[in-house]
Amino acid sequence: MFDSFVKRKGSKGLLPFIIGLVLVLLLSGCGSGKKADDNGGVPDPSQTDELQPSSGTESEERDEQPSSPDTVSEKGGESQPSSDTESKEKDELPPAEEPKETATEQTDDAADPDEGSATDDKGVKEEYYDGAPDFADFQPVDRFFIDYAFDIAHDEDSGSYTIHGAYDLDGDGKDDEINAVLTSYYTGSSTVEIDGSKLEHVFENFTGNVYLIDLDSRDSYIEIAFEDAGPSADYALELVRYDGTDARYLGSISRLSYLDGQGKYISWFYTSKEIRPTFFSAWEELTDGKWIMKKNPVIEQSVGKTYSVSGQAYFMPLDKMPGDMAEFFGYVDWNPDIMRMFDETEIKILNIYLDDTCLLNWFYIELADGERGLLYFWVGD
Ligand SMILES: [Ca+2]
Ligand SMILES: [Ca+2]
Repeated sequence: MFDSFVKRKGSKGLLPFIIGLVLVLLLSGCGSGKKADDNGGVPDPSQTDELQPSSGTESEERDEQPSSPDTVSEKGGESQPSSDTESKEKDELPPAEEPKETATEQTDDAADPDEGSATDDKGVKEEYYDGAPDFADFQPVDRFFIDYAFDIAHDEDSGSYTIHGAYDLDGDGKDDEINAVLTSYYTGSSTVEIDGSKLEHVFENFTGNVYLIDLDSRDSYIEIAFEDAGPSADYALELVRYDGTDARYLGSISRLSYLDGQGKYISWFYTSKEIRPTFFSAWEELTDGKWIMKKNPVIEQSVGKTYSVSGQAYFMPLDKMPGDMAEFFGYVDWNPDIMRMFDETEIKILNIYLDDTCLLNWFYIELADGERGLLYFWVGD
């Protein structure tokens, strides 16, 4: 999943890039500079308290977040987000001049009445709206799994999985036959066949877990979600929809994500993680069978507000606010010694640094005692 949004910026002509950049700066909450992280920056879901890939739906609380991995000290030296920010564009949001009132909830208020869209050099359309969904309407993806168990056989020798099921996927009242043979570890393409319609798909590292999920309660479809660990434990759900005629690949979503049950999802990478109340930099919307990323146009409203942070996070004391993302990354250090344990600690967000991945992780904050510094979480794997 993360790959899909780190790959968006190619290296075509400079002019379209600049035009796109200006559009993005004008219209979106996210900046548009160099991508922050070539490594994917993907946490291993198995290290989190919530939303574990193989976990059920035991937790019923709505606002639970995946915790920061607590094994960072073992990993601090590897897979660090790159700080080779050759781009000198302004990547950051404008700093807040004055602290404002304590944040309550993400609001739907429009910060900018403009709407628009831009198409990047891969043809991925990003749209911008004058409002954003309310995070309170989202729940962890597991809550949208349907209570159904496929017959799954695993051949240890070949590594392949044979999956069988029957469920009404298109909502016509009749069960649809589902047969899949999945190979893992790049050993070849896999086949998913639904009522005779075949779909070929290459799984990178199928985990053996497959679910039925209702991505959008407003339509009659029930989708199939194959869990794939990806090349480096960046877990995703590979989605397949059967529309009554064809089995179609519906893209993938991060395993650590939140859905509203009406075709919208927010990746954990877009969320404020251990900063509460949760806010987010972007969401994706299932539109005509494609996930369209939408940047949160009101994220700058979080700047200048007071939040609480819990758990382990990197904190790099720094009196002077970094002027841009490149400067921010110049200070970033993954040495576990600079981690702090927070416990509903009050912080004021003075700036947020974003690029076109919309990875929400780079904060300049002030603590209650006036100490200022960079705050960021472990998002690697
Ligand atoms: Ca059917
Ligand atoms: Ca549905």
